[in-house]
Amino acid sequence: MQVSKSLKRLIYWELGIPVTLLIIGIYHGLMQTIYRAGAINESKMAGLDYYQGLTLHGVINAVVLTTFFAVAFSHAVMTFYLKREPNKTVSWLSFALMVTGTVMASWAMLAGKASVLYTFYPPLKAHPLFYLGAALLIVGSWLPLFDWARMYSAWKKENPNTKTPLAVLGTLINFIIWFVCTLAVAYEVLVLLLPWAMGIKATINVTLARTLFWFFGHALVYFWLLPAYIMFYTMLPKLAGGKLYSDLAGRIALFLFLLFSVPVGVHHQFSDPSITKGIKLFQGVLTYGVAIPSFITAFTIAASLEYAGRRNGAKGLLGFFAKLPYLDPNRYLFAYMIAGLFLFVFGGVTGMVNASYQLNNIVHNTAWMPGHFHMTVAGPVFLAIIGMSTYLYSKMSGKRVFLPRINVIIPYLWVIGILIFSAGLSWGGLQGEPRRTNLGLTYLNPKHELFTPEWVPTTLLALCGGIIMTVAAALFLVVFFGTMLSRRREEQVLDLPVSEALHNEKRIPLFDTFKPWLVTMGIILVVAYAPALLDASKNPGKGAPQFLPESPVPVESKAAGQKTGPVAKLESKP
Ligand code: HEM
Ligand SMILES: [Cu+2]
Repeated sequence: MQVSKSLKRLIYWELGIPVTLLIIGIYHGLMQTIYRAGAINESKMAGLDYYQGLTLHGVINAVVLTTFFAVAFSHAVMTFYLKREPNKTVSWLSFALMVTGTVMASWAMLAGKASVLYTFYPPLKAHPLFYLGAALLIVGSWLPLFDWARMYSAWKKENPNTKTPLAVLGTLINFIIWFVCTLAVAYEVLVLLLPWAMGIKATINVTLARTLFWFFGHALVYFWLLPAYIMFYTMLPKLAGGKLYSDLAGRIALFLFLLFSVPVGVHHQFSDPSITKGIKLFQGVLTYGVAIPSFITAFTIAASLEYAGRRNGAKGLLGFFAKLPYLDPNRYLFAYMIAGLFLFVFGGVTGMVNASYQLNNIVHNTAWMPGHFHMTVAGPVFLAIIGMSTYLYSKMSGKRVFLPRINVIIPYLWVIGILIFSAGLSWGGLQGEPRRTNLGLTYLNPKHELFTPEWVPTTLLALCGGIIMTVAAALFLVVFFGTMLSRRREEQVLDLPVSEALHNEKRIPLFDTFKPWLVTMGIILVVAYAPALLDASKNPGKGAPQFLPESPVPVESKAAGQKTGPVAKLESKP
């Protein structure tokens, strides 16, 4: 379909800005693997400190890129399926807020005044503009939801008995989850962190801040994931040459996300002493609830791919795997999605380990964690984002993809890189290698008393994977900006692949309405979170020991004359 110039421009900017920032995000990803492998024994390199870079890496890759993309992609989906455009004033205002917020936070990070990592846990303190910037980015991303709701209800009036298109349903659910979960982090930022960062309040309740953060933080991962899920359900079957096995299965999975994606955040706080174990166990069990929509999705997508493979002439039980368009430059989105799904198998399995109340003890705060989430957020999520960014841009601008044959192998190169990288981190994590640590200064510095040779092979493996990932990401940047710089050759259209449903079940009102699901969501939320928040406000804890960036050993134990050698090393290993 044709869309207005204004909408086109909006979407270009919303895709182009985070992809540009990705240059910094990826650069520091590579640097982290280099420091960690002990190849750099300094606290900073080329003007960027390790923790400053790690903050930029997490914030740009996991927050800025994902949020801008979700808004841009959702504008495209809503416009395409509902055949009407979003309100220009609202969309550009939302864009302006998001950009202003990003500029403020980026300034604070680049100036070295906000090296607090993307989770900004107190007592780490950032410049107030970092928190304000984050709040603006979030508020900016809220605005379009209200406008999309208006577009949806206008569509619904015209089509009362038509099933809501699956992609539209997914988009609305995604932004409802986002709206609800970000309320908590907005409260954390505005009521707890900002007054404290500005010196108005002297102290802060660390546990409460963490609890509010994770109310948001776990749902954040579904906000990352749902655009990719929308692509898996509504585009992948078509790209593979088949149909979506069941439309209803998709609907059920999406509504289950509405119920289960927020009230499980305490699984990130299994080690927080102020929260009692009953609530940890309860949210731990609920976490396994999220496995249900994930399995529904896995089986539905696998069945859709099997159908496509058989249509393409496959025989035998698993022959369909050989009949899919893995390397077709014209269907490159298939490559990005299938590669992401493959990584997600490992991301899911390692996630089950993290979610287990008991096993979590072994992997908590070790390198296992980044090993896990680079197979989720830097797996299916990242691949869907970069593939779709190229796709949307090239279709809407009428420009052909630059280097199409390279474009189609990027996702596979990324998979190889991540598998090696995550193998190194996971293996290291199981041996106690900590995350969020400049290992090059201490544990991986042969001259330091904390030197730990067991982590030499694990960090080297991660470094090898990191180099391959960097090459793949650089190729993506070449393809994306190369496309941008090439001449227009085709008609400019907003076009998305649309999968028909193989089983297009008749409309069931329960699965085409929001009210009962929203009410249930509210009830589960209160049951799961009221006790956790109460615990957190009652037990603020006794204050954290001081750490300095140069050492993983707390300052007090040094001051008290304790040994910082083998004893501290043993203590700091799980
Ligand atoms: C060349 C590609 C990449 C490399 C080499 C890389 C490397 C790393 C490493 C080594 C860490 C752990 C650092 C530490 O804990 O001390 C890390 C953390 C992280 N990475 Fe990446 N990464 C890459 C791409 C990505 C992408 C594409 C995303 C998301 C879309 C991402 C998201 C994150 C997040 C959220 C963290 C956690 C930051 C924190 O603990 O505060 N990374 N990365
Ligand atoms: Cu989580």
